[in-house]
Amino acid sequence: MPADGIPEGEDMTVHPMWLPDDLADREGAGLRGRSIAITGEGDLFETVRRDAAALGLRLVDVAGADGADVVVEPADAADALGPESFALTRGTDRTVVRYGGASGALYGWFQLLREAVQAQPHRGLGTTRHEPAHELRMLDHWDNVAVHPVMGQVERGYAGGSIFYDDGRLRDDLTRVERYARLLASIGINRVAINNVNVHAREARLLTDDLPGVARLAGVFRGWGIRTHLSVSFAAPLTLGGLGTSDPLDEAVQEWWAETADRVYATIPDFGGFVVKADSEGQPGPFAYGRSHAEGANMLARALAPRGGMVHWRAFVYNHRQDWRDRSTDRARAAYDHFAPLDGHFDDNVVVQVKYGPLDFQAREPVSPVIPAMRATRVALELQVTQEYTGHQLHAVYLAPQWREILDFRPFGDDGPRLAEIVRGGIVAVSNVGDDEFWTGHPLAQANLYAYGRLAWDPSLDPAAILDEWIALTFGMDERVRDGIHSILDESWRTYESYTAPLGVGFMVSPQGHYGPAVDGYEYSPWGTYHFADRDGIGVDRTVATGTGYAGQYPSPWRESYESLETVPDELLLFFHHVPYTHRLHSGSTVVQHIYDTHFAGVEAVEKLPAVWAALEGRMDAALHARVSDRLAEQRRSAVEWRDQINTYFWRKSGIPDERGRTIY
Ligand code: GCW
Repeated sequence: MPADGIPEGEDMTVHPMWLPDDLADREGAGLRGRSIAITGEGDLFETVRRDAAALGLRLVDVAGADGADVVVEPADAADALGPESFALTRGTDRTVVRYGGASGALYGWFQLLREAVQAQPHRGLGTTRHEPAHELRMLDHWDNVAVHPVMGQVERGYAGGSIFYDDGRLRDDLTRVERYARLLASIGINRVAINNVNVHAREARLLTDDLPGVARLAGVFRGWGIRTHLSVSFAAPLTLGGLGTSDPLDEAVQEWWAETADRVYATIPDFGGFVVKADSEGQPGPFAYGRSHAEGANMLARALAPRGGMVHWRAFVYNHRQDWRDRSTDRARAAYDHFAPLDGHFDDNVVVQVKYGPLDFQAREPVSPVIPAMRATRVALELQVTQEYTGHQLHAVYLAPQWREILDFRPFGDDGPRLAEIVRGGIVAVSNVGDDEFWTGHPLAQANLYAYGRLAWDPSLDPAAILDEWIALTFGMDERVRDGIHSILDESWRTYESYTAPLGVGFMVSPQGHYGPAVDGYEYSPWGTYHFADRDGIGVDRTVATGTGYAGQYPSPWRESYESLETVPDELLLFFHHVPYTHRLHSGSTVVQHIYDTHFAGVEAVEKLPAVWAALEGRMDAALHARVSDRLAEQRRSAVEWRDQINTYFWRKSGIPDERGRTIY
């Protein structure tokens, strides 16, 4: 076996992401050859020992711990550290990780690596305590076993096929999954769902016929402290069980789920649970039987409860057969209308999983009002690492600043808690990896996966500091590389927002694929994502006074803030109000002039990126450098296309020219 511990035979061209083999050798890290003493018995401790040895540290006996350079040992009861927590003490000649439980030892090991690699002057002496803010830190994979005729193998995947499945079945060689599990563990992820929430016929059988394969995957993840979950179809008793119904109140249905859960647990003793997309975009659910979503979720939860499993029940429920002429139906209202009345009715092992915004992972949306409305329910925040609406991993868009804004949102105003403090069901995100050589298509999109894990662990981390960590681990301490990547990524989310849909209106993307502009692409479709632009104005009136009433779903002070043109934040103006093109923003600009200005500025910002990147050639892996160069060229092309389509559209609609006289194509 080669030094990195990866069995021979694997395609070694796979990029190591943020855990390259030479980490311990980095200048300043000084870990190779150092002795490490690890106290603890069990699989996760073996994992840490193997990992340390593979990176070139010298395992020494616990008995000789006094002399070890690195000591990993249990904390005292007085330290009151939870099972995943640890304290890291850095002395002049010794580093000590004191853990609350085995996972704490694992996470402590990776924190040690992170700090070592960032080297001086970032590193200080002393003790830091590390405890996850959320117990559930999950990644959902929208992977299909079989290639879906429309959605491909990974739904909304922009990095090739699935790393789990190939050729209609689970892969035989799970070496890459093992690498992935290690990467996820290093950022604190402890749960994965391994199949698409749209559960097609082939994938439904993961729950039954394919259990041995699922158990193999679960075994790989278990070695890194990660529990495996399955997305299941609510109709499974009908489609797989041969019953005449999947009514949650039917006893035979309940028994079928209980027996199915027992079979799963007999194969996978630490199985995490079910993820369910019900009554949503064509997926089956309890509505067919006149039952509520609490009845549906609780029925599944009771099948899993005896073995410690849980149900992640998605709140993404809305009518996708709307008519744009009907101004009273509002997709943004739907999740709250369905779920808020059920607050307090869900069993303890149900997590209601809510997308961060009321629509669908747009570059800009208000934070979903469902989360503050359901304080008696374990609610999870759902983010999207895969860049469905943020440039398909062809555009460089660092999402951590957006996530930080969401996590920092105070739904009850300045004196109330931040969103991060009220999501008792943890954080979930849709993964962005595939079997691409760089895992994420755009190599810089690796930073999003990294940042997601770090923010799920500690939502108070600074996006720029997270990026520093990621850069140091991935590329080393070359300052030019660090500065170059910062100048490409730091403002990238706002830049993307500036050349795409304006002022929070969302959904000007091409239908189905969701890449590139189509201003009216969804305007007359049944999906309920309208902007209502006409010759006089644009935006959706979601006020209580004259619109759909959506603004009233927020607690004070936001309901008042969003309701009024005086106080609504500029960036969300068109999400809440229909206004004339001449409406003046708080910024002083008119709506139409803002559209022109931001679209010109967005392209100007993107045009600077290729030169920044070109200057880094020779300072990193050549293939990675070339891949990013190609994507920056595409981003530039696409940003110009966005600018021109949006600007032309609004010029034609409004008849108002750009006050600076620039060419509108
Ligand atoms: O917006 C939609 C995506 C679908 C996805 C769905 C969901 C998995 O376009 O591809 O389906 O969200 O979140 O369920």
